[in-house]
Amino acid sequence: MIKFEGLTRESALELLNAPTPAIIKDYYNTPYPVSDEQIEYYQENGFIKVTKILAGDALKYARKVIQAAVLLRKEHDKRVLSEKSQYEQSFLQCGYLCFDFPAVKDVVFSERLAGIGRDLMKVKNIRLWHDQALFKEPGGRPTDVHQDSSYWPVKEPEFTTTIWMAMNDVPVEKGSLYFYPGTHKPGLREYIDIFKNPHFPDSLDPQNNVKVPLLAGDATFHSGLTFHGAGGNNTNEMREGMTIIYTKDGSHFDASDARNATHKSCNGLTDGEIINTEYTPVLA
Ligand SMILES: O=C(O)CCC(=O)C(=O)O
Repeated sequence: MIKFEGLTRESALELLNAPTPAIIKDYYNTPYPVSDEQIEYYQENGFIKVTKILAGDALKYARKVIQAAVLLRKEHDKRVLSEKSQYEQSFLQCGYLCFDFPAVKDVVFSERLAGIGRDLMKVKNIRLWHDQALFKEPGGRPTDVHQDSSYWPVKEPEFTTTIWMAMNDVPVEKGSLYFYPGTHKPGLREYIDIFKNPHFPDSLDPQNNVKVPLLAGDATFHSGLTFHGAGGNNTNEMREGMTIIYTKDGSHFDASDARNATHKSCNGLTDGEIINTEYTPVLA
C-alpha cells in the first residue's frame, strides 16, 4: 500500500475537494513564454526539456494534490511491487484524475501548461486528450521504449504532445525519461505491446537516445510520435510524474483500429469525426 508523508485518506479528500487558492490558480494560468529556439528544438527533435514550469507554492500545492489523487486511486491495492504485472511494475498509472478530483482539474486545465504545448506544436488551439499520473515505485522496472500515438485513436498523431512534469526531483537513477531525437519525423512506425509483451523497436539504435533528468517543477514535452522510454527507479523514493496529453483542436477520431478506441476521450465519437467531447475541452 502506498503512503505519502502527511497525507491520510481524510486529508486527501479534503484537499481534493477544496477550492484551489486564487493565487495558485492565477499561477497555473499565467503564460509561460516559449522562445523561437525552443519551438525549433521541439520541431526538430520531437521533444524538449522546459525548466521551472511550476515553482514555489504552486509546485508544492500541485504536488500534494496529485499525491492525494494517487493515494485515493490506489488505496485498495495492497499488493507489493513483486506481486504486480510487469507493466504495473513500470509505473502506477492513474488516468482521468481531473474528472474525479476538482483540485486536479485546476492543474490539468492549466492554461500555462497547455499554452506551452500549443506553442511548441505551432497550432492555434489545443484540447485535452487525457491526463495521467505516472508514479514509479522504488525498485520499479524500466518503462519500455514506445511511440505513444500507437495507443491513441487520433488521425493526426503529429499534432499530439505530452507534458511529463516532475513533481519531485527525477534524476536518471529514479527513472527519468529518455528520448530518441528526430524519431517523430518518419511517422508512426511500430506498435510496441508495453502492456503484455514488449520488444525493443526494430528501427532504433538502442544507444541513440538523450536522457533527461529533471528537477521538481521541470517538465518535458514529447510528440506522440517520438520513441521514448524511462529507466528503472533505483532509489528508495517514489518517482512522481504527472502527465497531460494534448491534441490539436480540429483533430479527427480514428476508429479504424479497435484496439485503440476504448479511451474515455472517444466518448460517442464515430470514425473521422472531429474530436470534441466533454472529456476533451479546448485548454489553450
Ligand atoms: O513515466 C514513464 O515511465 C513513461 C512515460 C511515458 O511513456 C509517457 O508519458 O508517454
